[in-house]
Amino acid sequence: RMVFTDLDGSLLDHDTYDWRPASPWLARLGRAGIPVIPVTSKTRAELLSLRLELGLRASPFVAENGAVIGLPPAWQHARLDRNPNDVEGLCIKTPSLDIGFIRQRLEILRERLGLAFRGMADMDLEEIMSHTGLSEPQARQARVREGSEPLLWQDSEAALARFIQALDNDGLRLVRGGRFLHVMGQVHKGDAMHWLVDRFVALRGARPLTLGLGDGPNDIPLLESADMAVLIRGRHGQPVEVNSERLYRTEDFGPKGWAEGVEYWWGDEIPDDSAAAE
Ligand code: 2M8
Ligand code: MG
Ligand code: MG
Repeated sequence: RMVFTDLDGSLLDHDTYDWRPASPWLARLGRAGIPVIPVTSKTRAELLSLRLELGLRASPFVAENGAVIGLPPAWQHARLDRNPNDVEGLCIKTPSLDIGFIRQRLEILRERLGLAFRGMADMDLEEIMSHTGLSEPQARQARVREGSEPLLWQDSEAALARFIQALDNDGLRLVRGGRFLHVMGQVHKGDAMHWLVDRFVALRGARPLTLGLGDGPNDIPLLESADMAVLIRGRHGQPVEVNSERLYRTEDFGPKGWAEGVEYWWGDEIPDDSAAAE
């Protein structure tokens, strides 16, 4: 078994980024040896801290909506990962476009189409902090983008439609997160999840049963790829249409909804031996 989860608005509260209501289930999954894999719009830099705080250092992670995949040693393959690179023994895959290219194209489109938007590259730390509620060190980490640019739209819906068409012509795509629109290459959370499942099969020779959890439009490919899915009630007010026969919609928001969803699918099957563990 394996859990693939969005962070903001799902495992983490949309506003406070708290995850305590989900802690008992995180610990229970940990004791059962089930990896909990973050699949998020956040950056690799944000994840390096968060995965330690959440106790997920043995799990791989997906950052920037699928533009960055990080593999801890146990997920690395002797033949497929020739040069395990980077910090803390992690091997990093970047299956999509580079942020430099994305930002150049955004500048050109802004000029050519006369669009009004603010990208993270246009914002100083203060501005990022005021839009997101992140602390200064967290905002610094959010700014280290590798393969996706978050932006705030300040133009009409008609201009947005022209923008999406122009991005498409350039091999770029746009996904909606909780607060920002994210511009990136042709990958999404579902692709990254498939990639990790394939890697697991290559290493272990068996296919895992997957549970996907998320709250936003950018989570749809992940929810539709998972064997069972949890759509967490959102605070962002955006409609999320998921095409899955095994979908549970939570009553609660954020990490409470997260625990509610895991309980719904796996509550009877995964032992609750918290008393024994104490
Ligand atoms: C951005 O991502 C969220 C996720 O849904 C959003 O679009 O609202 C990213 O910039 C991420 O790096 C950052 O941590 C987050 C903070 O709210 O916003
Ligand atoms: Mg979310
Ligand atoms: Mg997200």
